[in-house]
Amino acid sequence: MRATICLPTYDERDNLEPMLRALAGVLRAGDRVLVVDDNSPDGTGELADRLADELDFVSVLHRERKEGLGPAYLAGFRTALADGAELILEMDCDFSHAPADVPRLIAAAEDGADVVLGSRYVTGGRVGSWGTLRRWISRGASYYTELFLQMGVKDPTGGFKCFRRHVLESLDLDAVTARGYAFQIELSYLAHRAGFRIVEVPITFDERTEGRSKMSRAIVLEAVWRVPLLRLGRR
Ligand SMILES: Nc1nc2c(ncn2[C@@H]2O[C@H](COP(=O)(O)OP(=O)(O)OP(=O)(O)O)[C@@H](O)[C@H]2O)c(=O)[nH]1
Ligand SMILES: [Mg+2]
Repeated sequence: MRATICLPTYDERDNLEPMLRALAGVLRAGDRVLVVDDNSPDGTGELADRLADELDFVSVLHRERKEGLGPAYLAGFRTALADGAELILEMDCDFSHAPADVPRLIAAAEDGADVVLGSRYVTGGRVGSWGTLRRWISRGASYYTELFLQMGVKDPTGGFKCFRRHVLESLDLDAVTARGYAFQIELSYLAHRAGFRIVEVPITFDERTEGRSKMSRAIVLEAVWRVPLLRLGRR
């Protein structure tokens, strides 16, 4: 099954080239990477264009402004679907998600999962260099989400995922309005509610070493209020 990795970037100049070269080593013939850049002030978009000229598995989707991960991914999904991708992956461009784990996500989807979640909190999953506070926040967010949504998922806030195309085709993507972590939760919950099979595969998650995190208090708070609303079926 032909896969397209959607790779959202905002100010990832130091990570983009090493990431694309690492992905070159794990992708199969026909697989693609779609960089979705939101007009990064640091020139990531121009760098992406130069790399796309050199690497024929890379394309770039330029968006005018930063609107958060959610809208960037939705635009990427639409482009990947129009291009005929059978598997559509989400992945961060900061090396928190290891290129070496990509083949296992793809394999789980080819094995019959509708949605594959890279999971830090199943047996074999790991979190690298996070401090205690960040670990507790992440764990707490997982428990909070499960409390309301009961998807049977151990790591519902992660952003390393693989969807079979029929899942994205059948969900009402226009109605997805979440932007940050809530976007990850919302997509998985919509898939769960539609009866799709969600499988978690263990990943090793590491903190970025280059560039800056875009996580903010607003992104965390958005997840806090949106999760209970999702359960009520409202968005
Ligand atoms: N196109 C686009 N990409 C974004 C946006 N916000 C974040 N990203 C990218 O999404 C990926 C994840 O963002 P991070 O800043 O690492 O945020 P995070 O992983 O939620 O937070 P940390 O765990 O602190 O790193 C990175 O590749 C970012 O460059 C955005 O608004 N638009
Ligand atoms: Mg990150």
